[in-house]
Amino acid sequence: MANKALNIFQVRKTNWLSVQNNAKLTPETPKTPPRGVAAARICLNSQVRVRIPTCVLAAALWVLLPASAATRAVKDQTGRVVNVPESPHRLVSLAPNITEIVYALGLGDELEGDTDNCDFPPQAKLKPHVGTMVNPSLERIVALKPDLVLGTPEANRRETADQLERLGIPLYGVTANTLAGTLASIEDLGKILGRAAEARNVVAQMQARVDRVKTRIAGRPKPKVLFVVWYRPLITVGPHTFIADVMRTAGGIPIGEDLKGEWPRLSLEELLPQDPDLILFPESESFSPSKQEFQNLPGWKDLQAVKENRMFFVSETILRPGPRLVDALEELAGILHPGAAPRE
Ligand code: B12
Repeated sequence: MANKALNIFQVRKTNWLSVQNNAKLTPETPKTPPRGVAAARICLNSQVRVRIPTCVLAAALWVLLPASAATRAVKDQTGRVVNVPESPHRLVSLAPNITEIVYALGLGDELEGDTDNCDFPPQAKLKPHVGTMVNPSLERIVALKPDLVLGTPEANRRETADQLERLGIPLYGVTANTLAGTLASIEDLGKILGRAAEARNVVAQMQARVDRVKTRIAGRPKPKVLFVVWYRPLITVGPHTFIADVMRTAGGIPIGEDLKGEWPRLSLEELLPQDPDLILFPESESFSPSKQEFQNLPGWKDLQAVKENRMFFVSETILRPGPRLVDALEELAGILHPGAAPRE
């Protein structure tokens, strides 16, 4: 089987790819699959469908993937059953928060690849990228020969997890919808990655900072806060999200407590009567127009908080359920209760 190449025929796009023994993928001249070969269809991303002859698929994965180590079936944080290696060492992260957790656990050297969106710590930017978190390249993931891929509903599509599963590459799902859940998810990932003690340490430090914020803001009046995940259309946070929980822990009342879903849309007509005391925007290139733009936008300019310039940009750490979520908590507490909770 050694040195045999696997041909992956792309049906919708004209080029096709060959995966060599060294797992490098190179576009080649268009060809058609050999006649009479049974083929499995695999969806690489939403646009591209490929046909892989089933007889060579298993063989190719045997060549491409690292020698199979002992695995155990575990439930991931999203409830999927995943065959995880006893001791994973070749990791690929599909989300910025996960990349940050991997580094915080001291596993930066075992991270074979991450996404274009993974920019912290700075070393993460130097890792091979597998594409964007929403639409990663399956070819690039396979080429990195991961023994475990780490993904999350807070960034990735379920389809990506399913595609990898069909290729026999385990994806362990990480998720959290509260601040405490974020700490628990870090601890759980520590166990999966053989870094339980490091994870406990990270979590203990985070918890101590959470407790300090809670003490400082205790008994203070709680402002009503709108968090703008996306402004056109307006997308805010549902009550069962880690962001809403950080806002509550920082001493605020999130607008949208009665909304359904995690990232609900809100019309400006619905928002106006709710009259938020403060409006928060994440400081992220793609998310944030300037404050001045809001002051001129129809609907927005009628909000009292916009008229009185009670709008604040908060660090993108608020968008990432990872070790820096407590940075966001401290920052928010400082904005909501100036003087009571200075940033550490
Ligand atoms: C809401 C939202 C978020 C939410 C996450 C929700 C989500 N899953 O999308 C929050 C606020 C956490 C977020 C964070 C970030 N986001 Co965002 N976000 C959006 C936004 C505004 C809407 C996306 C949406 O509608 N999601 C709803 C649906 C698709 O997601 P969902 O309900 O959660 O359902 C999916 C999951 O549940 C998943 N799923 C279900 N079960 C399971 C199980 C497993 C194991 C897995 C893997 C998945 C999975 O499958 C479902 C469908 O695919 C888009 C912009 C836009 N207008 O589209 C940007 C967008 C997706 N975000 C973006 C970015 C860059 C980020 C950040 C990197 C920003 C930053 N600077 O930190 C962070 C990364 C967070 C992290 N994990 O580290 C970019 C992505 C760019 C790209 N090409 O990849 C977008 C497109 C904005 C933009 N134009 O730049 N984001």
